[in-house]
Amino acid sequence: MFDLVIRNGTIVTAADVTRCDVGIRDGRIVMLGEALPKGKTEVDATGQYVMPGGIDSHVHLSQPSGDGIVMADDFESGTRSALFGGNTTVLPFCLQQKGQSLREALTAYHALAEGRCLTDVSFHLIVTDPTPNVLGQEIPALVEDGYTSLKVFMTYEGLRLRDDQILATLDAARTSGALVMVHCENEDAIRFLIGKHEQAGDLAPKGHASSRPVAAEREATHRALSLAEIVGVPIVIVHVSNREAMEEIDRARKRGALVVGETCPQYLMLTAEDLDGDGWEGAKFVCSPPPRDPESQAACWQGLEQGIFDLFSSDHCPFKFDDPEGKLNERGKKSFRWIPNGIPGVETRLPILFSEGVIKGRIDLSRFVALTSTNHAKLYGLYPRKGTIAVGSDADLALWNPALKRTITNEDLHHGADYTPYEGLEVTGWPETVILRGQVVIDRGKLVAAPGSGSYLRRQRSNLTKAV
Ligand code: DUC
Ligand code: ZN
Ligand code: ZN
Repeated sequence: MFDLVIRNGTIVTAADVTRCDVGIRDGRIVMLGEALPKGKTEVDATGQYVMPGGIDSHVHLSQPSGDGIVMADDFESGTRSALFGGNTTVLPFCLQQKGQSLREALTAYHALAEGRCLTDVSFHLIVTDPTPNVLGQEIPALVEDGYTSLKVFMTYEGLRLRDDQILATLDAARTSGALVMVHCENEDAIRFLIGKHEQAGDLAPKGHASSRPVAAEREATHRALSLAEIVGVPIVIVHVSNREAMEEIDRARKRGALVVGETCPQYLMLTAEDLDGDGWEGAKFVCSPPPRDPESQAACWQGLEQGIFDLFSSDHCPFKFDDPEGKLNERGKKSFRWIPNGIPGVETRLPILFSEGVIKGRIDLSRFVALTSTNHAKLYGLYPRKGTIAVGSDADLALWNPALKRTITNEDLHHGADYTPYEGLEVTGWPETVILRGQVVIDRGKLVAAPGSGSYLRRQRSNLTKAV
């Protein structure tokens, strides 16, 4: 009757913590109950938490990142790393190059993913060139085809949209039911401050943090929220790093706006001081928005505990450190301005939140599952197929040993970067066995799946855009 039965585990969902067996057939959960009949294969989960596989809805893989710079992960290494960290689905970004149609961007990106993935994947679209054709024709057609989320940038010359372009993109999203994610930092303010740093010869990595202050993030967050209110559309504020941006989200919600907030491990675990390491070591921590200070870390924890944040994502955006195509490229060795922005984290996201959040008593098990899996599935149109343990859902599961102590070290990780920003961090709890659509893909720490075992997921509209 069952291809696989998982016995004796503690089942954790965003709603409940219960003891029962999980019966799986044809890749899906078909029964939850006590003393299920024998399956063709059995997994004993005594002492383990059985959780929905992690969904990381914010990762960058094989993304073009500027002249001579190469991202450290492709779809194979990035999804392998994700799997070892307890994830069964990741949502990377497909970047539209200026002059390119969204369809062309997707064709190229699908070709990079085809046959290489070890988790299931689905793409968000980054809109950099919102032409009338993109807005009027492509976005509506692509939403129908299951590409139901877009990201826009307010920073980076070459990527940023002007306010009129953001308004037009939000409006296209409103009429088609796409969900828009926004990177909120004020580009003009940042360029002004970079200029000041350059005049002063202040070019070391720590200048990255001081040229992207909280006020630049707060202002852009306020503006993005206002533009969304004007159009009358929900939005996602991604990678929020500090209290002031959180307060903007809170205020917008109190005015009745539909807003989702996301934060990431770097805003809990790192500070701007990390960018001020010996020599150019600080380049390892250059990401945007930059890590802030201990007060901001505490604020982000509060946001996870109290609900300003519904999403905890990695923003995995890996570059090698000691490499001419990475952080220490020819120009990056001389000025923070040319250090590629982003840090690896897809494999450590879940263990860090479990250890620092659940084990230390800041959040409970169900909140952990909501923040790392269920909310991502609901928001990005994958629920209830993904993100929960229920009859009819895909059998995407992570079996956690909550007592396993590990010290995070790059040697043990599977990403393509040559460092982890969390080197030496001690964590308690790790997902030892991972199951993707009913197949054991990590068996007690050993990879037993091949590239290509992950599938591309066409998505429904978000629960949020359906609500308006
Ligand atoms: N924004 C991201 O979302 N990821 C990495 C770099 C950036 O600016
Ligand atoms: Zn961003
Ligand atoms: Zn990102």
